[in-house]
Amino acid sequence: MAYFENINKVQYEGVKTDNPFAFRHYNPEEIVLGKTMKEHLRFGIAYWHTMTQDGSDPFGSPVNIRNWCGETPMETAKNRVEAFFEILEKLGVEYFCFHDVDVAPEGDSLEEFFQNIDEITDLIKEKMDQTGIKLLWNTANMFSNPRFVNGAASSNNADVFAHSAAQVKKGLDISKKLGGENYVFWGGREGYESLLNTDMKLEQDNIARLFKMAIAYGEKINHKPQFLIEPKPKEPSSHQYDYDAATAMAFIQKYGLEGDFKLNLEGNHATLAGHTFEHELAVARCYDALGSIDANQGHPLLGWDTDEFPTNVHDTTLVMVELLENGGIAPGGINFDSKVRRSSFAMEDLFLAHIAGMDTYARGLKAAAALKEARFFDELKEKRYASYTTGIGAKIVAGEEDLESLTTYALANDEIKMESDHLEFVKSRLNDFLF
Ligand code: XUL
Ligand code: CO
Repeated sequence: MAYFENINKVQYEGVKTDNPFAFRHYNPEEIVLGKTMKEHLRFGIAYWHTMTQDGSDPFGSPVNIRNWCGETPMETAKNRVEAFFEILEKLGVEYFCFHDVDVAPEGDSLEEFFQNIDEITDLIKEKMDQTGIKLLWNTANMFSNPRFVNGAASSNNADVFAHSAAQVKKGLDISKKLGGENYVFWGGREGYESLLNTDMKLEQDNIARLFKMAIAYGEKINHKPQFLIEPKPKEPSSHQYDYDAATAMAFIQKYGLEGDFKLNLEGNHATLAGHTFEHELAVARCYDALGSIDANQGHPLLGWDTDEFPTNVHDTTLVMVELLENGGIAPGGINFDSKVRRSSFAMEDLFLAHIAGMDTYARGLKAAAALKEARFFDELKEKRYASYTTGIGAKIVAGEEDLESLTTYALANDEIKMESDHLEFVKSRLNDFLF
């Protein structure tokens, strides 16, 4: 059965088309810098926003019109798999991501939950085999159920730790069954509400303990997805331990997880942390830890995680600059951790929103490629840091100087000449590549 009867496979038609169900910029097979757009972008769709989000907010009840609700939770879950693969196929998206609770009802016990997951993921596997669509990453939702009120691995209650470990084990079994390329840990409530009653060291040690158990189990079952930590500063916790990329890297290094863990970075999480998305990507690149991205954007006037579909070409260009500098994002991808606005409640909005996001990233890719071909940032930076390529700068970089030798140099070179960055001119030149 088709859930989107009136929507055909979305094709690239170019900017002149007036067909809303067509790509105007994303042309999957078009070659950009020696690779197809599809290979560069590795788009993924998030099950939670696309299949389970109902449009409710703290002030209003569900509004989304969806035609896959069945008589029982399991029937709905099965219908969702059908509808989800229809969306993926019609959009030509080759990857997807999900939490355990997105795909299967929790039932009355952990045992029942696991049975439901097995049944639904069998169905998902059939669909994957039929279509060639792949699992970018899965994860365990260890924040929604009331048992996670004080976190999962960081909970004060060891039974909650054990329950979390069981969910992660199941998540890795499913990852193996579906050939998952990455496995994500987003610590929704791995943080604290109040320091007054929190043993921060024990909580962080325990999170690392769970991560090490995950690495060990992956080795045992001979399935090694790239493990990813997804930083976010707050919400739902008032303070989350994986605050931002730099904090997550300190954690990864402190516990010796560098060989197994990289980062999954999200646009709106970056802005909540007081950073730009490209800042977070650049930090990750400095550590060789840019694993995957959750593509979305926040609202400039709202201080919470609005998870909007990315429609800002300036932003996606700077993201794609980082991804190109990284040599690509594989085995990660660009997962639309994005949800339609409450007022976009129609079924077809799921298509229109993804088309908007994919087109915006395609434009970002094309602009970033043009910037790279023009050596725009290379020339800028070569010129700006030229003082480190010759003379005293080259010697500093080579480790040939010390405080005494530099004092002698500074005393003899007291009149320092600084040059203007002409930053407004640079920004205006950047705009030439965008439109
Ligand atoms: C929450 C968020 C999550 C993670 C996966 O803000 O981004 O959906 O991506 O748990
Ligand atoms: Co996310």
